[in-house]
Amino acid sequence: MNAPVSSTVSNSIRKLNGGQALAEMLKASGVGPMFGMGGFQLLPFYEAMRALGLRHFLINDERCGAFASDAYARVTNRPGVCDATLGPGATNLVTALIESLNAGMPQIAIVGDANREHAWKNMTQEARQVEILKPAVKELIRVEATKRIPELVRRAFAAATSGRPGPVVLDVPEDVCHGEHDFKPEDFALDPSTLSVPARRIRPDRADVARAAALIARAERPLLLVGGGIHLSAGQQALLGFAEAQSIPVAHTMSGKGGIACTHPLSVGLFGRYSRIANELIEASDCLVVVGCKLGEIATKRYALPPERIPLIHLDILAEEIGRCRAADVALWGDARAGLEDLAEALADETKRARAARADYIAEIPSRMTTWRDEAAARLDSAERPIHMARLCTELNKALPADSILVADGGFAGHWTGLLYDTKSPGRHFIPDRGLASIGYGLPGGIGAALAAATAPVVAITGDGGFNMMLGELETARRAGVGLTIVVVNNAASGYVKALQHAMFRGRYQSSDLVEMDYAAIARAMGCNGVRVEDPGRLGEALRAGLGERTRPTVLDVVVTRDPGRMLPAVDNRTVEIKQGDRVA
Ligand SMILES: Cc1ncc(C[n+]2csc(CCOP(=O)(O)OP(=O)(O)O)c2C)c(N)n1
Ligand SMILES: [Mg+2]
Repeated sequence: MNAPVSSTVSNSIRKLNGGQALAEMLKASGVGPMFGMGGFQLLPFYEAMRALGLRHFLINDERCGAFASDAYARVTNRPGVCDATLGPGATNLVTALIESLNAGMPQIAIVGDANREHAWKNMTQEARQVEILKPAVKELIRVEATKRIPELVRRAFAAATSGRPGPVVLDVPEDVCHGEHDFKPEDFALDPSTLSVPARRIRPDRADVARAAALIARAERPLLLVGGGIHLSAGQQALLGFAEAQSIPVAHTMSGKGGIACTHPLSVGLFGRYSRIANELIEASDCLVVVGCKLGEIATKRYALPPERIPLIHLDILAEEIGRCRAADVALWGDARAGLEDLAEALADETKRARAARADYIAEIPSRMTTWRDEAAARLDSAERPIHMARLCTELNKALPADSILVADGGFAGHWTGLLYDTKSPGRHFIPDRGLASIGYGLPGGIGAALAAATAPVVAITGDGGFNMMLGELETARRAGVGLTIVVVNNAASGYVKALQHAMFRGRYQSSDLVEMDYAAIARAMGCNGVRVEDPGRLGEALRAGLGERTRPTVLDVVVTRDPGRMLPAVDNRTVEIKQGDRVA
């Protein structure tokens, strides 16, 4: 231990307060940048972070801190760490923690709580925060003794990274954080296997693997349906190897984008609510292999996919997700990478035969994609003003290099890029907040991703509504000196709501318009770079200018269609017949 020894009992024993013990543990874990907003309860932790030289960023809303640490976790596969103070700080975390919970993202939130000497006497800011936060996280750990901090931080890492990862709250009462204890050096031990995901890999049952392999071997048109679990298990290479060896195309959810590169000839793009050719291939398939995917509402087009008649193999780390929305013919309970490796091994002798038998099948993919692209060309290459969303996606595809990361917010920003953005190399190069699909993730998620990615350029795309929610974090981005490019999809509307009101209520709009704003001017007034783009021909140079900024944020205010009949991706919903109770998208 490097810190000064203050104990008189033994040279190796140090008297530390709870905040110091927390910071020591986090330092030992190799923690990355942290995000939060202080308060009295956690001040010893703040002082200890300062003394130990840990990186910590003040954010302007605790929700943003947890969004930023969630994005940090997505880029690094290590738990993000955020903090909040008693009461309002704690309650502000809820939305972002549920994002991590639903998406299976590891993070640790350190939350100050009331001094136990005075709790329940109307202390300022006091709330029943343990009860409020509990259902928002995988595990809530109430820390009742200063001396137990190292042990419970160890537990927090283990819970955050094991099995299906998730967020953990360490609820630390003021007196525990300020209280002192004589710690021994060995108290601060950590299990290295719990510091990143996947913490430990479990393999599916051998007999189940054999049954799955037999189903796949018989199939003429097998198809892989891949979700975000592929990234959590770092299984991209195993997926590519398996898909190529067996000639099986790969469709992905929004979170699973990048399981294999979207530009790979076996990639058939997004499936579910929005699709290029993937949904047609699902319909025509005779064996579906679902990997690390919950088959939730969006992936299944509200449970209309996949058809019951098609045999389905479901590989997932969480046993109870298998069969939840659609019965599985073979359940493979295990880590995605381990399961794919086992399937590849079980089918190794089949490789030659499978490739020959499926040659025509996989040759269809690039030609079907070309046909789709030709049909969509008018939108993808549109020169119209205001700018077409498809054209914005085309320009992102052209401007962003293979190692870049695109963070996509919950509104149309995520829907359109989920469908049309192409990652150029395997990995989590596309980060949408599909756990809870909150708007507002884009900017703080972009900050977290930019601080996590050492050199890769990071672009965040967000709606104007989502950006309005988070404007204060532009100050954080500027202070942090991140060269983040923020693309604001400026449609002067809560567009998704407006589009549905257009389709379902024949243009009777209520509370779905925003005031026309110049977000580039706002960005400049906040000391950032700001460019307003109204001409699609200027998108490329504007994006390149943003990518060229390494130490200050750039806001590209992109003026896109204001026609609510043309806002939904790939659908002109004026042509869609909507009945009361239907949901088009
Ligand atoms: C916190 C939150 N509130 C409401 C919603 C429902 N919602 C989904 S998209 C959307 C419109 C958001 O507007 P904007 O960010 O401008 O995106 P646009 O749809 O216009 O692209 C809303 C309100 C949500 N997802 N999250
Ligand atoms: Mg909008």
